Amino acid sequence: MTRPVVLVPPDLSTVATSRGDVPTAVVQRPYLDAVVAAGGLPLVPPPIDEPGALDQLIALADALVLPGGAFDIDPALYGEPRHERCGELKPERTALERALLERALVRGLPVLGVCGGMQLINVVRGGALWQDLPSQAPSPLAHQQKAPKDKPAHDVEVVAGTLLSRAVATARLPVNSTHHQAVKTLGAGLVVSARATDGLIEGIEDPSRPFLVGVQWHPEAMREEPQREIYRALVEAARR
Ligand SMILES: [Mn+2]
Repeated sequence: MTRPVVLVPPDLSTVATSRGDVPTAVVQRPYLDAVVAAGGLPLVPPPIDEPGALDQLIALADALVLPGGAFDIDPALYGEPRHERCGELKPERTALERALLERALVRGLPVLGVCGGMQLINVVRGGALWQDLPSQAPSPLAHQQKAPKDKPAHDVEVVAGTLLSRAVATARLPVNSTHHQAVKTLGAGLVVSARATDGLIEGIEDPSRPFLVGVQWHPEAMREEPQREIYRALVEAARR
């Protein structure tokens, strides 16, 4: 069976070498492995801002994954001044991800946003983020776990009737947690599909679309089922 092509845009950073800093475009391998295991064919697009080339990339794709990373979305994109504990911004990466997301939405491609990728879906729809949970929305839950990412840090309650609920087929799911930001106000057309036990929004989706799903945790980093069902659901949607 032909594998649906799933775009996974890279992190843009630099790596220090003995001959100085070298710019890199790198995807953490668990995203690629999760797409492969789910039956998809991951394709890592280059950093490029030419509209025609971005159209070409989207035309090659059957789905889009927006990975997270150790950076924050510019609060100006949701109309807020920058909080002192807002982290590093990566304007070029955010611009690439926005450009791909907007085109994927126009073409009706399935989209899975993970962690910062879920936050970007919310922002593109006009929602806002908590810029720093520990200072703005303190909780007894560990949203920035110290344990490795394959270990759960807290549970989420999955909202019945959502696409996420159909994918994972459970009402309560242990998840990892490595975020200091989160959805504060929901973007237009989005519903909550999962909440942490402290009430924090951990899953969003657009019920009017075949597959526009965001999760605040990293399912690709966890070994336990039903986490892999989330990537399988994306690839299945990409086949239709
Ligand atoms: Mn969390």
